[in-house]
Amino acid sequence: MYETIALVGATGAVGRIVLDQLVQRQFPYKRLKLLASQRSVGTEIRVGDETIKVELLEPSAFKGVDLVIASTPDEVSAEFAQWAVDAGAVVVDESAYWRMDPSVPLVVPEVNPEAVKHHSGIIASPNCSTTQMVVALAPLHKAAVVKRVVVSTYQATSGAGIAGNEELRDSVRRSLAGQTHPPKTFAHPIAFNLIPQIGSEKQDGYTSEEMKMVYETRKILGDDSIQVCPTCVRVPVMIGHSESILVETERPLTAMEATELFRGAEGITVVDDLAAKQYPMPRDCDGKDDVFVGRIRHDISGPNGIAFWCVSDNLRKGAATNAIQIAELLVRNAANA
Ligand code: 2RA
Repeated sequence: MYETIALVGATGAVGRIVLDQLVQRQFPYKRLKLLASQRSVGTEIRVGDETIKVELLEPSAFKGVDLVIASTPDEVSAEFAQWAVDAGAVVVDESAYWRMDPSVPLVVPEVNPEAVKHHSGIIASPNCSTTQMVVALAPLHKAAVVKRVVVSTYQATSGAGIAGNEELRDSVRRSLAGQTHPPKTFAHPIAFNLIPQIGSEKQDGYTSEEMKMVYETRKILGDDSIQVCPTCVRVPVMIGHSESILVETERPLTAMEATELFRGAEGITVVDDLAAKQYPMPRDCDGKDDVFVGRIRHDISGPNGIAFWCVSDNLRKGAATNAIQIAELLVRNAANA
């Protein structure tokens, strides 16, 4: 069993939610260690009824640790994950570093829970924009085989961490005061603006964030033939990524069939009544764990297409919740072994 667990990256935007969720979901553990870089060592963090001091992230910190949940930059994960595995721990990692490694399962528990069984010590959790999309695509794929996806994202500033939200607040204040303000976290001022670039230029005019949506979707759905054309956009919203998705399936689906498939799928809440002005919006999804789907309609431009709108809390299902669900899956599988 996983008696001693460690959280790496407890002071970040996602780490804080992981701690809340460990308590709220009554995750079974006996001891919790919080690990971080030198800068945060000694910081005291309240977790449920306990106050825990942050310890230094170093190889010896993993002695006796059974399970690690980590939300760190890629380069940190590249270094510490092997320390944890060498000490005998299983790592659930939210960084991008391990996701496309063939020996590392990339898991969304509602979509490919069986993949978690084939790990060699590290299990990756996908990028937030991919996670909510594959939760929505999975029931359509199972019923009608997804061939092609055209997706535009509207991604919240918290996707860039605590600094992203601070920059949005600052940018709004300074814009309203008529002050120029050179951006730091984003490439351009974010207030009253949209920035059609997330990540660095990667290939053929697509960004790293966009190519994550291509490759991670194929790996999670287990089908390398799925074609994905993404455009990722940063928007001045603090929490909740939104996505406009057009999906083409091998077998045609009506909008009603697609709606029923969404309704029957684990982890999806349908909010879809255009006449009553009911559809998912980031403000309503903030703090919730589900993926919300609405505006479900057939593609009026061609056959075999379904268009829909998808919103999810990027810090929860897009990050912390998915990691905790993977950990819960490990605990269930161990109990059933
Ligand atoms: C973002 N998807 O929104 C990224 C975070 N992993 O910037």
